Amino acid sequence: MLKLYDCAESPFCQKTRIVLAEKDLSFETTAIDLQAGEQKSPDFLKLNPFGTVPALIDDEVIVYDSTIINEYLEDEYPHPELMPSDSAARARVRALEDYADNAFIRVTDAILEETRKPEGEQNTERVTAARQQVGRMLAVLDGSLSGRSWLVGNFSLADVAFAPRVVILPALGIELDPEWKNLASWIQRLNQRASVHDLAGLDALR
Ligand SMILES: N[C@@H](CCC(=O)N[C@@H](CS)C(=O)NCC(=O)O)C(=O)O
Repeated sequence: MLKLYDCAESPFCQKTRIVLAEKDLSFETTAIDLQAGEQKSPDFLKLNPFGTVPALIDDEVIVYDSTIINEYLEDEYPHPELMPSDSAARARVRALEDYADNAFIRVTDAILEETRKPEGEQNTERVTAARQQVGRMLAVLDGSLSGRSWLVGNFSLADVAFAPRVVILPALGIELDPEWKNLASWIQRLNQRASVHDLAGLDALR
């Protein structure tokens, strides 16, 4: 049985839960309380020396980092396929995942971190700058989606990587530019997938 070390609200854990749902895999969840610092406990650090969630155990195999977990799941449980078969397209998926993990999710995190603070304590300049940055990223994504339904070929790990945050743009205070028609229909398509639509941890943000 697969075991996921999870935090419901984490977009990285959500990425992995989307893949588990897409592949219809059963799994047990162990909730890690990040506020209490459980991810830095000696036991957890034995699983993931970075002390972050998600981490996955598949029998004897321990995997951490959402993107690496998702590729592991793709390798071990290949149906339905979430990676294209040709090298150029696979490289494109990986580049987009990297962009989601290290740029898009991080900037959206900054907005959530600030806007969760009491009003007088928020760094409004940081919020404004982060919203503008997300806007520029969304414009790039809209261009990438021109003439296609998904970021690379069929629905793939690239779409998975952005899904947790693009479905909560209104909660981030970000309005879609009416010109971003490709982006708007992609978000609609993402929301129509049960793996995204039913994702736990987004309830307060939808
Ligand atoms: N690159 C990692 C990032 C994971 C990550 O930053 N997880 C956050 C939760 S959203 C975490 O565990 N933070 C706790 C900490 O850094 O102490 C991945 O994709 O899994």
